[in-house]
Amino acid sequence: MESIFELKAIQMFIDTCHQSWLKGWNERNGGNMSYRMTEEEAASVRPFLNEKTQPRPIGLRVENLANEYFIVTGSGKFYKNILREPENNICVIRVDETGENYRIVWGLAEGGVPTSELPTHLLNHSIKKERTNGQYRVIMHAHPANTVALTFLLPLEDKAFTRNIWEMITECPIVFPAGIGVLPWMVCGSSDIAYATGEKIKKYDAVIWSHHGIFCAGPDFDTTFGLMDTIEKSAEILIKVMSCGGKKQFITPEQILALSEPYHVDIDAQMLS
Ligand code: 2HA
Ligand code: ZN
Repeated sequence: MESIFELKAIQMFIDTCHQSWLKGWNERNGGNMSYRMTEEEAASVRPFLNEKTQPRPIGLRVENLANEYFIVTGSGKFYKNILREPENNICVIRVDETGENYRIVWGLAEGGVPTSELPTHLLNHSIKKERTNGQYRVIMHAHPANTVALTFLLPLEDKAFTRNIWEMITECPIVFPAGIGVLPWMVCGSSDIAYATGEKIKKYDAVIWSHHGIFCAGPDFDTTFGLMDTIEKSAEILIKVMSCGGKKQFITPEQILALSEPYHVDIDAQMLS
């Protein structure tokens, strides 16, 4: 390998950020993304890494992520610029052997630090790694407009969001059969929002931060981006329906639950009770 950009995961990371920008989900420095690298990926790029940089505290402890490498967006960096200048806008970090500190080992060439939401990303990676046997690797946070708009209109409850968003596109309950979590407004970048999101992410793959944005987790870039895209599309339909005077008919709970068997998913019936 002659350049770190030959690594598919780096290419996918950059491309996914750019797709998110094109969707309009990342105004200015809005949003952040992280990817937990495989051992093989980390080994293949080791010649390009500087492991001797200064350690910095994460702000919480993520023991099961000790010595893991992550690709992460930079704090205050604009998604608009990632495709053109990836080395100045994203970085690779390594969590140390205690799970309490990290080092920037590549990237942010003109200076900077990882996303302000790093504690939330790492805590939620830690939880998803444990719960999915290491399968989940991607976390995306962004500010899609229709999803945020709904947090001014619907009750800020998991059930209300799940049911309303499921109802807008038949595929929704198949794509996220566990539903969606909702948090009240909170200070972003804090360990409080990290822990609150962590509680919700135990059950869901998507958590809405009221009056702010959405936080999604998944096994790979396409699935995680696809989840955010599906939720935002549904939210857009709901906003259009509400703007046109509201629902005149809807998919019934029985119809939603009828999708479980043919699509081999476990749609949570409690969301519809
Ligand atoms: O990166 O989106 O939540 C800026 C943010 C913080
Ligand atoms: Zn945000």
